[in-house]
Amino acid sequence: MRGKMKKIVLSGIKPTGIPTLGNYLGALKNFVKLQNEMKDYEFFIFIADLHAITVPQDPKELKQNIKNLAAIYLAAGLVPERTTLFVQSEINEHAALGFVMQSISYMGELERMTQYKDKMQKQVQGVSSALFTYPSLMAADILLYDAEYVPVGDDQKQHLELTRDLAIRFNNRFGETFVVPEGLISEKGARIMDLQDPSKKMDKSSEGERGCVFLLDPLSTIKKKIKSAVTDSEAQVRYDKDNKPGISNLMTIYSLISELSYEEIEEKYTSRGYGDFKKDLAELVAGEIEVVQNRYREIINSGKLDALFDQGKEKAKVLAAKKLHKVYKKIGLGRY
Ligand code: ATP
Ligand code: LTN
Repeated sequence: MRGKMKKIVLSGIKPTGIPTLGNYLGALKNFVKLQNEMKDYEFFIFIADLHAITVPQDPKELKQNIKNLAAIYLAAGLVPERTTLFVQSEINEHAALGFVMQSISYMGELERMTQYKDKMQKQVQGVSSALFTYPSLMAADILLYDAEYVPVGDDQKQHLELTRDLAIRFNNRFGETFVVPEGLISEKGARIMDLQDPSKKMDKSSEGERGCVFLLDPLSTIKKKIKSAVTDSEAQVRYDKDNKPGISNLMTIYSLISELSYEEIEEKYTSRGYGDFKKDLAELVAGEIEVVQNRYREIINSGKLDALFDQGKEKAKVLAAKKLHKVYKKIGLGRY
């Protein structure tokens, strides 16, 4: 279908702030792992700045967050030889196909989206219509590139289901056009919880700063946040997500970084309390993030980002333009 091009794995992250440990363990670390394992696939990772403006953003901060995020992606281990990195708003086809996707999305299905319902409640300055149609744009992001796999955290499952429905709906109405994508959601780490309130997801744009580890926090702050994480009164390091959500969340973080299983961690800490466990975890997390921060500093100061974005834009544009042209033609838009 696409000549000699390899099959595509694609994902995006919003530049809505400094990425968190949740983004890192649920998305970034996973992208890097997949990039290194799935040799038959080409990776497209983009910065979803259009999605970011569905809630108000400060223009200066947004611009800085786009650069920071790209540098963090690379610092986490994405390599330009394997991964095309680009900025969503630089490819106009996203917004154009997003509109087409809106035209085949139903109000009822958008109203059911839990991310919309959550974010709507947090919005004090009014809810934008773009927040509502956000999933149609996300479908466009994915379908433009015929992505086969989309690695994301657990919170994006519902959006991916909708993307699949829209692809199938379009193909049925207008003839085979889109690849129906599949989500890649890792079993462990797809939902890292807030350290102060383990009933809610660690979120970069929520106010709960103390419960959220940001990748560019000073290492001393990171350690402090981990050590003051909420646990329970049993004082036994045991994985039990329902009854011991705090310690279970910390064990997930421990397991993802150390590559030890829950059983191995339990064994290691059988006769030791939460204090010891948290101290070790604080060192583990800080050690992992320190490496990312050091590389981040090199990259952000290297002046190489612009050239990478230009390369990414050029490559993404070719595929996106071709696909949009095909879509317009099928629908009967314009004079194509
Ligand atoms: P916002 O708070 O602005 O909505 P976000 O962090 O939820 O931002 P993105 O930055 O777009 O949203 O998320 C990027 C990726 O990180 C997505 O794949 C998302 O599923 C994943 N992700 C976000 N939060 C977590 C978390 N707490 N645990 C695991 N994965 C997460
Ligand atoms: N909606 C996602 C970010 C996102 C995305 C995408 C992820 C926008 N477009 C396309 C994968 C594929 C989020 O809120 N985390």
